[in-house]
Amino acid sequence: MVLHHNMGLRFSRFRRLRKSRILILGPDAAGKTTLLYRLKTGRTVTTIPTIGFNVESIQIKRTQLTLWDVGGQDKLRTLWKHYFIGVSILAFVVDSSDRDRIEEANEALQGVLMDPLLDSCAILIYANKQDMEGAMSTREITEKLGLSQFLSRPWHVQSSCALTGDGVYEGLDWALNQEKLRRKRRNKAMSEPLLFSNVL
Ligand SMILES: Nc1nc2c(ncn2[C@@H]2O[C@H](COP(=O)(O)OP(=O)(O)OP(=O)(O)O)[C@@H](O)[C@H]2O)c(=O)[nH]1
Ligand SMILES: [Mg+2]
Repeated sequence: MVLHHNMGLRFSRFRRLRKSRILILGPDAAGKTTLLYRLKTGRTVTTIPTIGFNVESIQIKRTQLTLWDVGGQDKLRTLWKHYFIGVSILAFVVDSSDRDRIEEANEALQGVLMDPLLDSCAILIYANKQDMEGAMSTREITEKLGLSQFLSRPWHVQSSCALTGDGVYEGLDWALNQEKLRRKRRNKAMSEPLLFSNVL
């Protein structure tokens, strides 16, 4: 009886999932919804412009991810802030082939990153549509989005093609690793009370 009970406890502990909330933003037509359903279904879906949002859940290893994909049209961007609470990963998608709109993407990103609610999240940029001729490289995107100014927060530019799935999981892997590092740092800080109080 007792043995049985213990085993059940251990099993439920083993199965407990971490939770992580990912917000997918970026200008309209960058490929956010295509990317979301590529992650959810492993397939290419036909999308229509998002008015409002899509939300899907996926499990990667022991993490339950909730992904929110919000419409990126100019007039919808004022709604983005309503999705900021509890976000640990910001996935910002840009169309790497659209040189005319990269500055617009930059302004949208800077606006989002000014919000303190996103202060502690990892910033994952998808340099999407890499399959298009003349697509900007990750290096060029890094420059155009002025990412080097973010010295104290983790960011990463991932080249991707949401149509084929290239790079899509690699980006998420980076972000999940960042969360793991953060957990480790937090645990370490908590197990070193002396050092911690010195800092304070
Ligand atoms: N060539 C190419 N086309 C892509 C890629 N990703 C998305 N698309 C296409 O880009 C168009 C817009 O994709 P969506 O996923 O609807 O864009 P969105 O960012 O969700 O746009 P909004 O909902 O308006 O904010 C669609 O025709 C997609 O098929 C890609 O990596 N390469
Ligand atoms: Mg969409």
